[in-house]
Amino acid sequence: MEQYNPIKIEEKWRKKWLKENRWQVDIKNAKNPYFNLMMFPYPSGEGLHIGNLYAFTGSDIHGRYMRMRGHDVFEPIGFDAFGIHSENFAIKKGVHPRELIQTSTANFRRQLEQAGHMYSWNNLVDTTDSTYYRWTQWLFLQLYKAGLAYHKEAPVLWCPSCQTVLANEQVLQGRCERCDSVVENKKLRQWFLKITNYADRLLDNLDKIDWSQHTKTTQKNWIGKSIGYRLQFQISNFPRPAKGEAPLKRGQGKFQIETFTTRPDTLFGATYLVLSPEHEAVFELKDKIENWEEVEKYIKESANRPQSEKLKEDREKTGVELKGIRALNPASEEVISVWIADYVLGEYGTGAIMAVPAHDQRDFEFAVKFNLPIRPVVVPNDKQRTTSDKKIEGAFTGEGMVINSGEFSGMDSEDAKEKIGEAVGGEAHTQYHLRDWLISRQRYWGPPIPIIYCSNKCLEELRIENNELREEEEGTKWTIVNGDEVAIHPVPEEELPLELPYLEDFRPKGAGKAPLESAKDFVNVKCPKCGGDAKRETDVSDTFFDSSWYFLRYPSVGHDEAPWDKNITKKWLPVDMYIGGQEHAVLHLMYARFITMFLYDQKLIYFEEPFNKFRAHGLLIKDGAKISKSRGNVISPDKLFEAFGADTVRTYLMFLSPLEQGGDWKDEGIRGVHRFLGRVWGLVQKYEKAKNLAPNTYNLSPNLRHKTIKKVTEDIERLHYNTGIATMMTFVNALYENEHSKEDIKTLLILLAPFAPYVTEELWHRLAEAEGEGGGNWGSVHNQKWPEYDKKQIKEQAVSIPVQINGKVKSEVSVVRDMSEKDLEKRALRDEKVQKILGDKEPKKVIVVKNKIVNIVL
Ligand code: ANZ
Repeated sequence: MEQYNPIKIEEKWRKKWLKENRWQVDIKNAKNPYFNLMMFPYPSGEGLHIGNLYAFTGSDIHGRYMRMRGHDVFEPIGFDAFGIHSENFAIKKGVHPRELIQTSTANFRRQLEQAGHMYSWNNLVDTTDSTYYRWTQWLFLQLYKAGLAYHKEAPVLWCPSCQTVLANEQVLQGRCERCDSVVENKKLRQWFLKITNYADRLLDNLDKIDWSQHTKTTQKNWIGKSIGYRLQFQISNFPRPAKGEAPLKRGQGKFQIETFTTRPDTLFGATYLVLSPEHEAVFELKDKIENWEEVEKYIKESANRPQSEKLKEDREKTGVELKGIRALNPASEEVISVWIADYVLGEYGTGAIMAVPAHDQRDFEFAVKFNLPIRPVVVPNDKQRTTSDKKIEGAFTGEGMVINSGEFSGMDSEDAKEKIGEAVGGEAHTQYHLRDWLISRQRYWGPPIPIIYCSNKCLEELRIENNELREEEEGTKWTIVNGDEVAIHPVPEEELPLELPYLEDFRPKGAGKAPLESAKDFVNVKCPKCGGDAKRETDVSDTFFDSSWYFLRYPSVGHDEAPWDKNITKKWLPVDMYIGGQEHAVLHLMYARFITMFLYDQKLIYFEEPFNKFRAHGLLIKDGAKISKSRGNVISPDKLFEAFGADTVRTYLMFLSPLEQGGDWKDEGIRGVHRFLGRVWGLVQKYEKAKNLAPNTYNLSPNLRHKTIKKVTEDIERLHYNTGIATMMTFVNALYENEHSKEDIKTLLILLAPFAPYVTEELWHRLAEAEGEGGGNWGSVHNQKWPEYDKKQIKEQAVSIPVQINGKVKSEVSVVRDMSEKDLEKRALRDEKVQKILGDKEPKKVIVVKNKIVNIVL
């Protein structure tokens, strides 16, 4: 018997499929479009990562299944080839990224072809190709024109090892998501996109999309909407309103500290104030601070403390009192102390808090350490839990009844929020955690940001009296570059693409300087408006900006007069199914939603959510540990393809666990799956020999086939491929052990086709030939309709029938479904319990309802 030789058969089909471009969807004429998207890879020099392969295979099986269900499935692939990842690898290898990208994308392509995925190769997207990034630059200009791109100085996060700024989303627990270095805080002028304008929509729309719950929750938390009040605290070193006078409104007092709180109901319990160490007021109050030396020392220390440490919940609280400074609690009129401490963050809210140690855990720990007053002002409604005579061990952070709060005492704390907030002249305010998206990078390998700075006539035109520039135009009409004021101009759209010049020395320059600064021919231009000498922006945009719209380009590849063709886009988008990594929850997935909403508002597309359905796949690990080079447990797809063939690798990856859960790779495991495919091979071999398949009437109970169809179908739909494969394994065992029909074998091959596309195609053809009159031609297994199961066939065969005697249930018998009335009667009368009651009496009458009940009348 011929052995299963995956290498030979896979090569045969792969060549044929590539030659025919077998999986290319007909973009124009497709009748039943289905856009099956997977997150495109960045082509690292090391080649395809097994984790990519895991995700892509999960997505490909879904695509193949939908295709067999009658959809025209569009499954595109591309390369996210711009960005620091590729650039860093080029630096390491001492090759120019341009050259490196060519070899690494070629290698990726070879590996992807081998994996047997169903790609529409005509629609390949490469973000470094100027036919693509021309439109990335165009997108930036649309954002700029809409007032959503601006250039401003802001506290930013700087990665000392990547030598560039990062977006907030690229920093995980104070570390660079790419290289894991501890990031630093800097104040720099950068290009930002106003994603915060979309915060509410990004949040509200989450209810309308079918996404993994986990991903939605991550986005929700990241947007971090907090509804609260801004409350003013008067510094009592300055004149303050006399008793009984109206409270101060924002900006009215001589010197005020503004705080943000979500719990204005606890204001009477605010026993001190805390400012973040970098808060401006600290410097403004310097003359009045008696312990300035100590304060300054703390400010310096905390500036050097990495954010990762400040954010640690369990870290011991530190801080310094601003001696000589006092503040007034606007509700209780009590004079309270003022502190600086780095558990209060400069970037969040107003950078200052009212501390309520009785009801906030961080404040509680701080108060205990520095012996500050703790005053409970809310008690739980549940009386038993009143803390009056218990020692307080921590803050009570819940809602309840307000106490110790003057006229507000006795109120429900929820109601008191607004009442107290308004009474002290506070301002209702909604705070978001989401920040504007920082997209400029001081690196080489990306699309140049298409902006020109002019310090000539254009700048003069912007000036008003006293040679001043309008404050509200800062960042959009003018900005400061290298200390000089300059006017901002977009590069005219017809000049796009603004090509990235070839730079011999492309290495990062550090200290906020971009490599492109050294490309004089690139930098020096004539101002598009006044014709004077001007300079180009030298930062490039971040790789996440490239990928924020790539799904829009895929179906329109080749349409070079626009970023996307209107009709094609209408037909194919939004994406029907997107599978990708949870690690992109607040990066790519958030950015892509923002950009899509923006384009919708610009009436450039007709939908505001890009991905109707998204499923996050889990992580692939090996023997319980993360797969990484430093652990030396890297898995090479090439070696596996060589040893087992792609079908086995695909099926094994999916056999590990449900896709959304991630899997634990074990080298031994793959052999088992390889044997399974070998058994399928062997099963069909029999028929090649016999020439004729068993006739259809031969029956392994058709029940098993229908059950298998049902289970595999349902498992594929919920991405539980593992149990689907296990079901097929059981089916194969049964086929070996029992005589079976041709239908059984055909069904098996069809069900297995999305998992193991090569071997099923080979067997399908061989079977057709063995079977067919005159050669037989069943076409391709991949063009078969997905089998339907017969509901009647899968009904459980056994039913339990209650047996009544004189109207009371006395027993129950388990019988085959549809047993005849006569047989059912016999079975009931034979029952042990019934026999006991009957003794030697003869029943007067027996009433039988098929499949339902037996009633014996005595
Ligand atoms: C008083 C208070 C009393 C607070 C209480 C909480 C409970 P979220 O929900 O995350 O928005 N806060 C405000 N600005 C801060 C900053 N820059 N750094 C650290 N903490 C800050 O949290 C809002 C709450 O976090 C605010 O409400 C404030 O503490 C604190 F029983 O004010 B609260």
